[in-house]
Amino acid sequence: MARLNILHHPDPRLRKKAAPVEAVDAQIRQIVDDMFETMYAAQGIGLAATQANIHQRIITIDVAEKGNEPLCLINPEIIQQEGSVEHEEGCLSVPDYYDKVTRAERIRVRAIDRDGNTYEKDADGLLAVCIQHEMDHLEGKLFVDYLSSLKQQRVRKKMEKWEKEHAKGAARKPAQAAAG
Ligand code: GNR
Ligand code: NI
Repeated sequence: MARLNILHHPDPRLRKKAAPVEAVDAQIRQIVDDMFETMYAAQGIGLAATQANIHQRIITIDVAEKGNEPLCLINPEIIQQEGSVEHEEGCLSVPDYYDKVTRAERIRVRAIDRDGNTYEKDADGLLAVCIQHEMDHLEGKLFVDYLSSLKQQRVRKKMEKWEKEHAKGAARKPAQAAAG
């Protein structure tokens, strides 16, 4: 098991379209396990492989409050959808920013699980929102793409500031302080 590094907006790698998984083998299961570990550690309710710079169509989700309902979706397809609903979203790749997005209210999704079995599942509420958010990642799309261009500009500024505050170079500062 390993924790994966999560890419942050506006990293161009978040814009890559993920390729279908051809066979659910040991390597894919390892990616799924690492994604769950990464998602739970980051306290996210979902993670798309794209966010970990793995450009294959793999999603992990757990929307249960106790975090005890892991859901793996490989090569997911929305086969039915109806209604529309506005929901506040956040994203591990867009830290500390939340805004409302309109999505389909109810969906039926077809996907492959960690054992390689195809299944179909009906979803509504937060689960339906999360599945759509993660499937967008596999297409290189982020929830902020649905916002006005003014808001998108503000998000980029916020991310620049966030990156500066969380820059890896900041870890070297205490050593300098100790020398003085
Ligand atoms: O942790 C997450 N919370 C969330 C809240 C509302 C709508 C979507 C999400 S997904 C997000 C994790 C993430 O970035 N997945 O790609
Ligand atoms: Ni996200």
